[in-house]
Amino acid sequence: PADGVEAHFERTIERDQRVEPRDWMPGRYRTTMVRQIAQHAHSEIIGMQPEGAWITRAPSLRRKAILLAKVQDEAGHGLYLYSAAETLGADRADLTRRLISGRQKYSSIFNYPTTTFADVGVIGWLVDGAAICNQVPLCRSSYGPYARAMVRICKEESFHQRQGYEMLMCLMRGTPAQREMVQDAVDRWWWPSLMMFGPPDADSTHTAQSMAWKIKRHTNDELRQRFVDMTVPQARALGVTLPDPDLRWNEERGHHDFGEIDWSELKRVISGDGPCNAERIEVRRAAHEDGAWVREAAAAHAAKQADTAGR
Ligand code: FAQ
Repeated sequence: PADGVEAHFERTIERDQRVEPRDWMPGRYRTTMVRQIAQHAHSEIIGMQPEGAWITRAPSLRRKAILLAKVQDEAGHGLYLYSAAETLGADRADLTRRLISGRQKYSSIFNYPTTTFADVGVIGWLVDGAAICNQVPLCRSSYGPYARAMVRICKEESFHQRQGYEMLMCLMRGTPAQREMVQDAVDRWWWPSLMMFGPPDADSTHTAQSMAWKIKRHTNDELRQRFVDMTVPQARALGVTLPDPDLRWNEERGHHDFGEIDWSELKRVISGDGPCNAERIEVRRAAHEDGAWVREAAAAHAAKQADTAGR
């Protein structure tokens, strides 16, 4: 009976157990999970572009090998996440069509350009740092396949974060021009990194329901604060300045206060009008179209195998 499965779902959430693909779940839970997982998967795939642009220009073989491995990991994350979305009945080809046609989102952060090699280090430090901060709690997300995917993804992201930080330490030990290059990259990426956590809680459409379903374990503002608190001492150790005159320790709150985020910028970038939105989608569309023959060949091969097996 319908109320039996509903009660089972409620109990699963209440007891902090996992909802699995074959379990009954409310339609809105399924829609929310597909939305978040698809956006996350698209972010990983689009996120390959800003750093990928530096693979052929890396300053040494060692840096090239590291960057190549990192960008490949991001492809892998995208693939696990599309598979997790498929367990909810989503179709991967359809999700890709929705991304390319602008009907589904991906993270705002990947719409900013990478103008110097220091950007690769700063993406590792700040962008992967923010991603970890947001995703570690998602290892306890209520949807089983998503939570399990997060465990492996977080391990790889923390390695990415360290490689970024290590690169920046090298640059900071270098010439004055190299140190300036790092500071310039930090100045450009700091505020967009804070925007990755989403709109302020008061304007967040989904937080309340996603917290009730234990999809999200913390609000956008809580995670943003955690990220700021975590990053300030790292910036100090590195010897860079975070570009916020209002950033200071608040003894009473036991947290850092920080300046007002330009929410109109986040809105603009989310709605498609960031510095690189059009380019990112165009590159993804071209890759999808150029890869059509591979998908057709794979499907033809699978059909032939099935035919031979049937005979
Ligand atoms: N960009 O009600 P909320 C990575 C949208 S890390 C674009 O607060 P929610 C690793 C939101 O979708 C990046 N859109 O939404 C990497 C919603 O729109 P909708 C990916 C944003 O879901 C590193 C509307 O605004 N990580 O890829 C953004 O409760 C380096 C209202 O917002 C994840 O996706 C934004 N920043 O909270 C790869 C983590 N913020 O759908 C390569 C999983 C909000 O109604 C290189 N996702 N929106 O049309 C989440 O934790 C959540 O979905 C949030 C948003 C926290 C992002």
